[in-house]
Amino acid sequence: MFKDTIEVVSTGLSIYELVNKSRPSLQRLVKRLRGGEAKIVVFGAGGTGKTTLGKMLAGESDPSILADYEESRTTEKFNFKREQSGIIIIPPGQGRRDDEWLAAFRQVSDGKFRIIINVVSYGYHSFREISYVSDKLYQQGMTVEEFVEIYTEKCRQKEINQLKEISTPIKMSKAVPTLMLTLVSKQDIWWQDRDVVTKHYSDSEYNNTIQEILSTRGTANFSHEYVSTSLIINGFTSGTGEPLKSIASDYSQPLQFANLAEVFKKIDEFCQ
Ligand SMILES: Nc1nc2c(ncn2[C@@H]2O[C@H](COP(=O)(O)OP(=O)(O)O)[C@@H](O)[C@H]2O)c(=O)[nH]1
Ligand SMILES: [Mg+2]
Repeated sequence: MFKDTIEVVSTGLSIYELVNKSRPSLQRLVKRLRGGEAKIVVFGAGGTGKTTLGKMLAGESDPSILADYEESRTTEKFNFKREQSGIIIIPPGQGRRDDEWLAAFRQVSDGKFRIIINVVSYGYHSFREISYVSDKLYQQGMTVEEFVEIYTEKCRQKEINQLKEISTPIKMSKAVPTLMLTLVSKQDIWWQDRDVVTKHYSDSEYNNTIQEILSTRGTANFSHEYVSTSLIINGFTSGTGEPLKSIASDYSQPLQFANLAEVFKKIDEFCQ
């Protein structure tokens, strides 16, 4: 799922340089997406990193990639100047956005997408604008740690429920084969718990749902892999900037680069 030893000492490159220039596989990938040859649909709960990933895949070098979290209210299509976009980000289906959610499901079952990325972040879902004490899970007297425990637990359940929802159209998809990646983002926040995180996704309810898709579609028509990285290294903060969990002390930028490169390599392979 991830690299936890690195030979790379330091690349001396900024993340933008890495993303935009240094990896041939990413260049090829961006080109294919721009040319409309490859189409990728990105699912995932709000605040897991979908838009950030989309920007990186679109080869955007804009530092606003690090900007504060803004909830994406509509489906995002990355428009590469004039050219057709190959990356479509589907906002989670809730209330007013249900129409788009259903439209996306229809497109998936119609086989419009061969490549599906589901973004999860071990429950560290960023939240909008508000302080953690305004969250409905907060109860008076809770410590930050207690809140984060309850909040992330609830979000992990949300990730599983959402996977179950998207598994329905994926099971029906006419795209042969359908290639699915689960991207576990935000390594910088959960790195010290990486054994637990690995188990949580690869040996539990999450993976059972993946296995159900696999047994419905068959190995010739569906394949799934796990990848993981930090898209940015920032720790976990509330919508008003309160620190909720700091960057893992054993995480580092070389680790991020090594893992990010693996993620791009895998997506590029899927686009072949
Ligand atoms: N610490 C950390 N923050 C991240 C990571 N990836 C994304 N974020 C932040 O999480 C927030 C939500 O990301 P966004 O891409 O908007 O999520 P979306 O709602 O799924 O589109 C933003 O503030 C990002 O900067 C990561 O790997 N680590
Ligand atoms: Mg978004």
